[in-house]
Amino acid sequence: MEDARVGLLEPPRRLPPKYFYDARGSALFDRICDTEEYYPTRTENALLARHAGEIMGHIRPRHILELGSGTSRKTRHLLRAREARECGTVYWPFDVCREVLEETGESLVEEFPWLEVNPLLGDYSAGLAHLPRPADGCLYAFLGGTLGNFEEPEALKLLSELAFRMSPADRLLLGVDRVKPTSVLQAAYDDSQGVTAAFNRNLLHVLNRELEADFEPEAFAHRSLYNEAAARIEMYLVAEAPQQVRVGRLEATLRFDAGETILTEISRKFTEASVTRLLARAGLAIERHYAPDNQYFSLLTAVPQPDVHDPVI
Ligand code: SAH
Ligand code: AVI
Repeated sequence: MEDARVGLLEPPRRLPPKYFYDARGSALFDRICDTEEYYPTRTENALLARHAGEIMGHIRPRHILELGSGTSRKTRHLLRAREARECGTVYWPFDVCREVLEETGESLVEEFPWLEVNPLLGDYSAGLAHLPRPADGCLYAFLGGTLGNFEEPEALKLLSELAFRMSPADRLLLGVDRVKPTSVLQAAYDDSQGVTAAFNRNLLHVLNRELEADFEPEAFAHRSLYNEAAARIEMYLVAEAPQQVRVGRLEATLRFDAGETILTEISRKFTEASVTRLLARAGLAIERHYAPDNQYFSLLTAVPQPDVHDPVI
């Protein structure tokens, strides 16, 4: 709640994206993935469908630990590749949304009766120290471009922590979204059916419940724009008229002028050079790089580099 206090009380207001993901937010994200305009999911899905066999054959992990696993839709390609090899595997989905973890865990056990599923409920931005350390080779999966929801220093911190806990036999499987024409990016974050707008506004329903606030979600507009200089989508909620909002748990009343914003999400877009540099600073070297012909998305495997870490950390 401290992050909400710091983020909400003073303009420029900003919230961490984890507040999107209650049961409804997770369901809305799932619907975003099926919209015509949101290319990342189907692009990464196609890469996994095509390369999961090779990736799993090369790494042969006994464990798969996935950060921000959600419905584990795309992860099923990795699991099927394990199944084909008849190897026992333990899957550790790690997510902040209890409902999505529970439902997904149940459906995975039905679909893959041989799979051991150990759900981990928590917030990965609070650190990874409490995670179990699976032995025998672990594949850490961080898919969907979710790394892009972090500013550079936070992304670096998370990757460095991962690199630090990885053994030489472990690998990271990372999906990152790439820089591309602005029109494609803008459409992906402002789909014509308004699903992304509903996902964005759902944050205010979450705040109403969790923080005993009285936001009127319909009094805020969804806005997303591509900031070319920073190579990132910025998603905002914009007050449509002057308004006051009581936030009971913060014992505060927020005053919004018309047009005042809350930055609800950044979604950074990478080049091959920028993701290679970020991983290198974290002590990770890219082993394999899979991308479609249009270079819209990258799926990478990376290995920890002994004794490499950025001096700023
Ligand atoms: N990996 C899936 C889902 C991406 S959506 C895919 O590629 O489609 C982002 C997921 O991360 C959601 O399931 C959300 O609940 C989870 N998440 C967001 N912030 C989180 C945090 N701080 N800690 C743990 N999980 C988080
Ligand atoms: C989860 N994350 C990678 C998504 C993204 O594209 O940044 C969340 C999202 N926000 C709006 N649409 C999808």
